[in-house]
Amino acid sequence: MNMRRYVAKDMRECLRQIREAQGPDAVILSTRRVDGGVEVVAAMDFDLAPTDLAPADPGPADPAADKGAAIAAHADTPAVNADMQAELRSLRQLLESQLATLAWNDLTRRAPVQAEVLRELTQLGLASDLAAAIVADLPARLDLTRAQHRARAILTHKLPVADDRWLSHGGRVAFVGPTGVGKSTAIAKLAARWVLEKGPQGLALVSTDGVRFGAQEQIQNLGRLLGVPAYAVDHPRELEQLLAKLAGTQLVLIDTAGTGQRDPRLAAKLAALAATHRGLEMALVLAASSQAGAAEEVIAHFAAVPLAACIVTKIDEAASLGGTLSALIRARLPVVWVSEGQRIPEDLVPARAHQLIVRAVTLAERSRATADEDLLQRRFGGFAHALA
Ligand SMILES: Nc1nc2c(ncn2[C@@H]2O[C@H](COP(=O)(O)OP(=O)(O)OP(=O)(O)O)[C@@H](O)[C@H]2O)c(=O)[nH]1
Ligand SMILES: [Mg+2]
Repeated sequence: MNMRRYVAKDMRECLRQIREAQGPDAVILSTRRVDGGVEVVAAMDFDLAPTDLAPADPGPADPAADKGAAIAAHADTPAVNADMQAELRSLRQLLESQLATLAWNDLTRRAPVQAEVLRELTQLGLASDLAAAIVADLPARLDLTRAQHRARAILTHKLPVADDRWLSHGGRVAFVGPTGVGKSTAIAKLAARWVLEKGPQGLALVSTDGVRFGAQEQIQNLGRLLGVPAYAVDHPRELEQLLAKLAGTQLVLIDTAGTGQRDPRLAAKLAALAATHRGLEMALVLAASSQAGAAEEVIAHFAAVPLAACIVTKIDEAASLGGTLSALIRARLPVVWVSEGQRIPEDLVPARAHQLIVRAVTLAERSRATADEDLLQRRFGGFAHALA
């Protein structure tokens, strides 16, 4: 790097000298006031390494005048600006992570019970804002065991669940969700339960999945097996006509094609359908076995669809429940049924908030989920001040 020092009576004169000597691409590394004017250190072939930021001649100076940072002598130096921005970003990250570490360490000293509960909630896989909100609601001066129980109780209270209304009161319910989450299986389980409890009267099955090979046969076979009428429609308009025809049928279970998460078309169609047909409920089927963050993404995908309820499936395959539960709490989407296996109809149980929380805790214990210090510092450093 070609670095030089310039002294002139004022900054304008200094910049003129720099431009003359080193051209418009010279970069100013430092400025400071000196006897009789200003001193500027400028460089060419500038490569922004941290050591390059030190002034060339660290003699006595007015610290207020020393800008310390590199300023481009010419505004037309995007590469250098980008370098500087990257450097500033990484300095900022470093500073933030050090502050988070300090804040977290401070919390563990001043409020060890709260910090321990945050650790436990993180091990369940809960979203950090939810975990922090729960800990913020804990009464002061609880011992650890009481605080843990109270935190689970708050979480239980936050989880929206609803009693079944489909088997008890009937309805028109379309089951929507990503591919392979267990929509058709859930319908088979509900239909089998209906038939076992009340016989085949009052129930009809509908498949709207004209897309996939075999999907309509699946619902026809189920209908045949249970002695229940089964229909297939290809178009939303046909569904409206069919629902009008089935006005006297107590419960109509409607299977839909699995939506590719990034394909907005089916979700838009479902939203239009729900808007035109009053009394048609949309139930989201959500697999608990999906990776962390997936539930959030699925719910966002169906944002335009007025979801009335949710069935959580594949609990038996889930490694952690915190992500799914956090997403349901955030969306205030009530869980009605929980599917915990492939057997029809046994593996479908009514949703109970406390059972889901106990399950989440057991899963975390069984999988020996850990939340290391680094993660806790990063997640809760920012919340620590508010909590202690
Ligand atoms: N382990 C487990 N498997 C399940 C559960 N629910 C459904 N399955 C299985 O998951 C697979 C897919 O189920 P489907 O009911 O066909 O899923 P779907 O949502 O209708 O799938 P598409 O129609 O292709 O979108 C099948 O092998 C089911 O037996 C569950 O709760 N636990
Ligand atoms: Mg299906």
